[in-house]
Amino acid sequence: MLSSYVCSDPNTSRVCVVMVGLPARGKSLMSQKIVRYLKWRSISAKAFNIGNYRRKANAHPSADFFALSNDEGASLRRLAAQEALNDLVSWMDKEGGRVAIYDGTNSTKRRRAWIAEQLSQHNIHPLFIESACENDEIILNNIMDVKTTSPDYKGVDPQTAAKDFINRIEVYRKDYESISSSEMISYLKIIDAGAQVVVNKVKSYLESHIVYYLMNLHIKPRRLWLSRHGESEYNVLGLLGGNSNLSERGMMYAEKLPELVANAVGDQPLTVWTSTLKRTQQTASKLPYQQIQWKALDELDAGVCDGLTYEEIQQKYPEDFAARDENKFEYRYKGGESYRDVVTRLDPIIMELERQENILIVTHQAVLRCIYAYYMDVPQEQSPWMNVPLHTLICLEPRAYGTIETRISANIPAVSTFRAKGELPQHQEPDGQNA
Ligand SMILES: *[C@@H]1O[C@H](CO)[C@@H](O)[C@H](O)[C@H]1NC(C)=O
Ligand SMILES: CC(=O)N[C@H]1CO[C@H](CO)[C@@H](O)[C@@H]1O
Repeated sequence: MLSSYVCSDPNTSRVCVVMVGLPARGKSLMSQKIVRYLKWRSISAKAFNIGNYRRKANAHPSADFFALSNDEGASLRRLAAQEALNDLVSWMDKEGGRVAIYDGTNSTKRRRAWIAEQLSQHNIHPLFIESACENDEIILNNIMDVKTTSPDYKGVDPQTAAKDFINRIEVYRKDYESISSSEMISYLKIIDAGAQVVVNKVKSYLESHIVYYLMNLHIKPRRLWLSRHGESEYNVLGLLGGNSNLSERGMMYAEKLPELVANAVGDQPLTVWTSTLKRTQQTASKLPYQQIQWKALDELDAGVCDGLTYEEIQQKYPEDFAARDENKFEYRYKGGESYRDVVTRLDPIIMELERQENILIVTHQAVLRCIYAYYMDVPQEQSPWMNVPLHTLICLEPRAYGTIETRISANIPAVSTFRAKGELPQHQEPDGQNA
């Protein structure tokens, strides 16, 4: 497992990812994604944005503030860089942080040598990530994003903001030095959003995994559709796991799904992923798109509890029942899996999703919670308790600053399979009767 490996190797246990590149090269987006991904994989990660420190001293700087020749600007920026670094080190020392992201425009060789030197004094290994991009379309898109969302341009007219921002990039460009292999540092250079990548001196498992993750990212717009399978016969009986058929109402959902999807997706191409279990395949059986089955999308394995009701688990394995409520993310069913295990086996699914454009996943409650948690940045202690209703299509649209979610109900009744902490499931029949 990624996290236990990290703990076992003190030499590579603390990594600082240093972002390098001119403004509007997508550095902050990459930083956010690395943090979200690592936290999802149970590795403590945090981004330190130098711009946020600098803003404390000068909230609305003009472009020439950023010139090397501007003494006051330079010393304020050096101060901000130092302050951010101090906080980063103290976060690692005091809170056991494993991966810090140092996000700023460290555009010169000298600055990089300074950072590497500072970090090595604290036994933190630097991994430099440079986003080099001369593709005008990509840059312009990023500029639009920045000028509409950056705190530097709050309340500034968009035309003025864009012009100032382009000037700022030009000022930075004068001093900018791209990373070269003569610098003897570990780095990944991503050219034109992944058209070419250069990897140099990346050795540890954790670092190469971060590099691998970044190499899978693309910036084309995409949407992800998620649905649980239709109500199954086991759902109706309140049984866990198994490989049962859909119930009658579940089949109604399968019949209605093509219309629901067509209305929401339009005529864009779509690929459907299911698990290897019958209930997801039956749910997807009427969809007129290419379908792929993944073993990794199978439901959390309940081990000895497979085929039991929650009441039976509480009677037969009372301690386990309580232990699971205590820490549902870590609890592993006897002979089965924990949520953490599911996240681990979903890693290749997330990598593939990052590579793809429009995908519909028909899967199971626990698996869907884990995928959802990755996109929506849901903390580990909450994700196993999320309520994801049956017969509902969820659309997730990742954007630069967060993911937009839409839920579309099929309006087909189903039992509720939701169980709150410390309780038995309501197991409410749609007509209000307790089953
Ligand atoms: C599930 O459905 C299939 C096909 O309709 C049927 O042959 C099979 O007997 C069903 N299984 C159960 C356990 O009801
Ligand atoms: C644009 C920028 O931040 N430049 C800085 C890069 O690092 C050198 C060396 O520390 C500084 O002098 C620059 O101000």
